[in-house]
Amino acid sequence: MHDLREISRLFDMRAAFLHASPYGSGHINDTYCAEYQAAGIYIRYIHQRINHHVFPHPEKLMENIERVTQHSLACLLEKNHPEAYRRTLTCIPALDGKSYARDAAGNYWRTYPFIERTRSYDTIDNTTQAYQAAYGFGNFQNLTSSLTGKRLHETIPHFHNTEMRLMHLLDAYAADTHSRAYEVAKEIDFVMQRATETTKIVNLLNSGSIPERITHNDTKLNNILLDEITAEGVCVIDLDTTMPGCSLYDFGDMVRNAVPLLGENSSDLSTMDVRIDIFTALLDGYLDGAQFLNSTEKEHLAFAGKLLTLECGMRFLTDYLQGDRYFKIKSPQQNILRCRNQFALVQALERRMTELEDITMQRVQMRS
Ligand code: ADP
Ligand code: GN1
Ligand code: MG
Repeated sequence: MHDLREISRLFDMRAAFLHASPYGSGHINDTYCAEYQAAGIYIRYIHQRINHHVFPHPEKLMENIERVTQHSLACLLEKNHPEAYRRTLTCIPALDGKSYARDAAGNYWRTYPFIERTRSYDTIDNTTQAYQAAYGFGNFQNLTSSLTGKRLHETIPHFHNTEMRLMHLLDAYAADTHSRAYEVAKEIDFVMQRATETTKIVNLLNSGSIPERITHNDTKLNNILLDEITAEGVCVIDLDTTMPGCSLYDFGDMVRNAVPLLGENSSDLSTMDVRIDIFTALLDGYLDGAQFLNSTEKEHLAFAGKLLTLECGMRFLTDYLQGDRYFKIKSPQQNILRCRNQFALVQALERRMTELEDITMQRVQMRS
């Protein structure tokens, strides 16, 4: 636990700090919700310590976030949106005017207004939430598509290059720095049986069949805030990986996170399955929100779900082999259990792939 009162003094808060506590269930940053008082009113803010092991250049990352959030706000204000300030994150400036501040230990911090009357979900319950989340992420890509100026920084280069992720996994397996390789032969075999698939989207990007776009790259459900009453997608958050990418990564990661019958931390995997109704709602939301997709992108939507699930499983496995340096864990086995969970979902998606592809074509045709 950091001293949040001290951290609050680094920012131009214009309100009295009352208290703060850890918040949310993200795997990367340290997030706190803090309550303040100003003119007799209670106001909440998010203070967040950026994980600078995962993101080695926080200044560049914050430059991306400033550009994207300022652009979103300008678009919303131009349309006279009545809730413009609730529909995008805004950075509260530090005392020197920058969008981040450094504490005495060298940590990087940022502050956002808490987006009130919203909820984020680790797992979703119904198709309305799925549709709204996918529409929100699709619409976010619409907004970023009109961002002008230089290319955004790649905050983690090759983040979703699945081919490269496979090489990193095999390097970690060979190095076996934590003597865990003997436990994971089955999982390595599982990945190797699917090795050729890891090059598919990378090749489509390299050949120009799929364009580079500004994408979010971490479209977990808990990275979009839904209105607590209407379930409308209000605000896309966790913008650390918003950078040049591929629309299929965003849709694929949504599928990975939203369709499984069992959550990412479940280890009793015998009943793992795909929720077809949730997949269909995601597809509808995404196709309605991101109306710019070309035919090759549309053809690979279902496959992307499987690929991103395989990739995420490979990343958990790599982290397990390397001694849990990347993802936050609560128990020593958590990363290998998360990996097995993802691979069970890959198998479920494979069983259902023909059905998922048929639904995709049907929903695409309905809109043409
Ligand atoms: P991580 O990179 O660790 O996932 P996030 O930026 O996603 O960090 O924040 C973690 C959680 O904190 C989110 O899932 C969400 O529940 C909550 N959160 C973050 N920013 C806000 C905000 N501005 N308003 C309300 N809740 C927020
Ligand atoms: C991390 O930060 P969070 O919890 O939203 C990770 C994603 C993974 C996800 C798996 C920057 O997301 O790529 O898919 O965990 N974010 C980063 O749950 O690596
Ligand atoms: Mg997050």
